[in-house]
Amino acid sequence: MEASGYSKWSSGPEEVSRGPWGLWERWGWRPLFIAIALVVAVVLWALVLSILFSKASTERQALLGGQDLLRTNASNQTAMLGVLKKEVGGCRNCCSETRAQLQTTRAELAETQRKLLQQESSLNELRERVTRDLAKAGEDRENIRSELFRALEAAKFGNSSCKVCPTSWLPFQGSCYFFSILRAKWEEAQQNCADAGAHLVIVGGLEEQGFLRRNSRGQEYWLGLRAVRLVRKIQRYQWMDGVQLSFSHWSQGEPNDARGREDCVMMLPTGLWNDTPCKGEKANWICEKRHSC
Ligand code: MMA
Ligand code: CA
Repeated sequence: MEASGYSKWSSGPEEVSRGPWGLWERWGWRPLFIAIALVVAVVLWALVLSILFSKASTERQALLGGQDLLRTNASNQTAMLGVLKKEVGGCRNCCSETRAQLQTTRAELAETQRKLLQQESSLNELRERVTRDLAKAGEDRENIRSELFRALEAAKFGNSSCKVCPTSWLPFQGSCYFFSILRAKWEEAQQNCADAGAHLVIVGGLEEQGFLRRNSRGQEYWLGLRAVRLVRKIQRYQWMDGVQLSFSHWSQGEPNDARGREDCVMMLPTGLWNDTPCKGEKANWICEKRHSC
């Protein structure tokens, strides 16, 4: 038989040469193309891989940088935390010092308050005692005056017979009062009272003041009250018996010592008091004396 073969792609039988050139002739350029394609593919893969690799290494570098930054930040923050802790510790110390100081101050204040309360209570006691003593002294004074007038009356009339108040004198709380019809200057009024064994009225309080006002019949009356003046300046006001003023019933704006010469005091028709010149105008007057029994 003749050497003959059939090509896979050929439709009919084809003659194939023998030897090395025969294979070449059979396959043609196909293996070369395949090799070249392989080489190109490998080169492309290498290229892609190198690009990917370089990208990955860049990212790794960036990550490493970020890690470094984080580490630095973390160490900075740790340092700051340390400083803060120290500060908080210091603050705690200073707070406890301040608290201790505050406690000391509070204790001192409590002590001072206790002492003040003690002093206040002793002062209150003292005030009460003084008030009691003053009231007692006032009572004694009234009794002495009453005794004095009784002795005077008894000496005058040569006996100790007892009349409550003379005719046209009004009794009130242990005293007799005379409301004058006439008018006179202060000195003259006082002399009139003295002539009757009395003195210009001494107003001891609001009740007596009310009694006087109720009987004043719209007139102005001299009271037994005068200014005590030292080198033109009024020092105080003093009743006929030498006692200083405690109760007063001044009119609005009084005593004003108008023109620097108002040494005597009168009760106005309103019942309120005004200082006025002793030798200026004339006024009615009220005498007072204690009951003679
Ligand atoms: C005014 C007033 C009184 C003063 C009298 C003197 C009328 O009242 O100034 O304070 O005592 O004048 O007349
Ligand atoms: Ca006056």
